[in-house]
Amino acid sequence: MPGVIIFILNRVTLSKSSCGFICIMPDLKKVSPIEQLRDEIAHHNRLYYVLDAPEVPDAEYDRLLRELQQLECEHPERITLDSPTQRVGAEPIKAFGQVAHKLAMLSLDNAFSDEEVADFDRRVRERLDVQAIEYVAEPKLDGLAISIRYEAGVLVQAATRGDGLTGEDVTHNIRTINSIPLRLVGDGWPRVLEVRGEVYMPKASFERLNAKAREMGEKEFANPRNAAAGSLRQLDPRVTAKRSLSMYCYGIGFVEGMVLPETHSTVLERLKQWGLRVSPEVSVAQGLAGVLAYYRLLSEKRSSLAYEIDGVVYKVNCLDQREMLGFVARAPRWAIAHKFPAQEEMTRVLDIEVQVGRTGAITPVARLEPVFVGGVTVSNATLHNEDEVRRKDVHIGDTVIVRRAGDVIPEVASVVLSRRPKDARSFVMPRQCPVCDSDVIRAEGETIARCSGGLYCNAQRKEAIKHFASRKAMDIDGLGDKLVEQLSDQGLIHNVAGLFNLTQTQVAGLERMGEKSSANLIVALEKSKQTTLAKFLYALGIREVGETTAQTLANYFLSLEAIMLAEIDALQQVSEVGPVVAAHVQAFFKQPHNREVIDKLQQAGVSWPAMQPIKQDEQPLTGQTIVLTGALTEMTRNEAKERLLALGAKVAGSVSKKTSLVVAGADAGTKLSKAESLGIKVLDETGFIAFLQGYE
Ligand code: 5U1
Repeated sequence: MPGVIIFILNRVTLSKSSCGFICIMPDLKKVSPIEQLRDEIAHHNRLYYVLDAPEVPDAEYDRLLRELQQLECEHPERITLDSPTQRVGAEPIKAFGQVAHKLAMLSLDNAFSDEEVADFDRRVRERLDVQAIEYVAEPKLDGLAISIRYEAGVLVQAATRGDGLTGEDVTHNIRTINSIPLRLVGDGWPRVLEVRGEVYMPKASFERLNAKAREMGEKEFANPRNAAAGSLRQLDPRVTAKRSLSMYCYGIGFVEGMVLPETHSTVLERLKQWGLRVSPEVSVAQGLAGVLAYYRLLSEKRSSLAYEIDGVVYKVNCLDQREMLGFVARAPRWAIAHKFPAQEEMTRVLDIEVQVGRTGAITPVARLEPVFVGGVTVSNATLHNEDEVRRKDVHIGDTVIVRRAGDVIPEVASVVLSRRPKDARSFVMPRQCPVCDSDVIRAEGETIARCSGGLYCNAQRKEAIKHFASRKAMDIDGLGDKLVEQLSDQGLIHNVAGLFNLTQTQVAGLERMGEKSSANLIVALEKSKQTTLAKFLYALGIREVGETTAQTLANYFLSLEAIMLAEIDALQQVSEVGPVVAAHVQAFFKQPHNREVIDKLQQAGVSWPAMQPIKQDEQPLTGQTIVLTGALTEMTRNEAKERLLALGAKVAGSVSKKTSLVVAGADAGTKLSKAESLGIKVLDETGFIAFLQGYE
């Protein structure tokens, strides 16, 4: 409220009046518009960045900030250290200063197996002479350890860990991180408080940053940790301010003017009350069994978290017990990091070969010296395409860093150039398909080179058959990749129609196939003939026609004949079908070979129930507005969106009173809290999948 001065009656003091008499008068603490605005902005900042629960729209927040900037511009003498305007825009510094940590920043001992954790637990129990220990289990973020000093509740200094005793002064950059309060809230904080935690870059921000670097032809960061470190070690805070960093606090260092609580879990609770971010994954765990159960839980959750973690940390909860345990060198005896299997390892590229996919796409694949990474032995890693090989500068003979995150296909993250041998060879994209010898063509403007052999190419044929048989397509139970390879290599089938001419005797003669399994396959083939138009369309493997597009095409045209005859314009009438998809659909059905195979399939008995017209306003989710938020694990956000659109729903980007449903994946933030505050129905991923299944 500009122009209004609020007086708060604080306490009484003696003061000299203008007439020279000493008089008793109340100490009127003036809260000026500037201070009031600062408080208001800090409040909204906390709601947005710390609690993920904003109560005003972004536009209102921006308006308040501009108003404050204006006032401070008019009265520069009133700018304070903790003003929200001081987060961004400060001048670059010349060099990093040094900060001596008042209390050393410790590191952690590591455990790489359950046995090593059991040894740790035994050592702790024996030293304390107790039967069981209560621990606090926390995610171990893959970021940068930071210590932040608050004096009288105001952020005055922030430093990196450095060597544990002396770090670098990064106060100017830490100030730009919105989730770190410039002033503590609530009450009861000590005169001096050093908060310790990890500054990290969320996975999504990291992907965005690297995508931008690629666009600009700049060097990419190898992982979110390096990106966070690089962003924080900037002399110019304006660079850091653009980097979307965040922080979770995991403890305290030096404190003055406070009696510590009895447990670490209470310390973390206090930090939260003072406006600091603490991971919601933190949990109290009882004994060895409790911490190992936590480890399993977080291992499963890991890929759906919005940030990278490389393990979990177990800490003795009771602070007195910690005191008794003490330290060895720089690591406490009361804590240990239980690391996940390494997701990055070094190995050598033995060769670069190419693979031919279903659509003829030629993918270079690095054949590697086998290496154990992310819990499995990896001997191949995709190099995606020719440009990627050049960009990453991968040579045959190179030492490379291989990364395997979650269930994702292993990839070559980077090359260790210093270890490149003299005889390293560069990769050359073959001009002829290694399988069928047809020309390899890379169309102008495309990143993918393709074999031009089409279904003449044995590799493409095999992949097409595998796709046809897959679960979301014709769902032919028991027809796995190995079997398709054998059937194809032995000349028993030449295309998907051939599957339905197979006899049990033919199948029984194949490797690892007996009487029973061959009989089962024949039954499964027979069963698969009853399908739906959408599944059949998807099974054909037309380029760019995924499950959802197949469903929307089927809903719109209702019959295969209509789709086969449709012109480009008509195809584009279907929602989500653009000129590229339309052209692929038309080209597919124009091919005489494809029409022949479709004929044979229908003659073999492949059929589906006739479809009834669905009017736009009769689709199951017509009129519903659905918001997707957080990370989904079973499908991408785009797939989820496509499926909802195919059912007639509108998919919106923000939650409002008009929202019918919010689908909240892992780490959903503000949209979820807003939905809850508006009383809108929320489904987690499991609920959402069940919801979709209800419309299948
Ligand atoms: N979550 C968490 N990460 N982390 C890292 N807690 C934690 N504690 C640490 C470190 C280095 O050190 C304290 C045990 C001193």
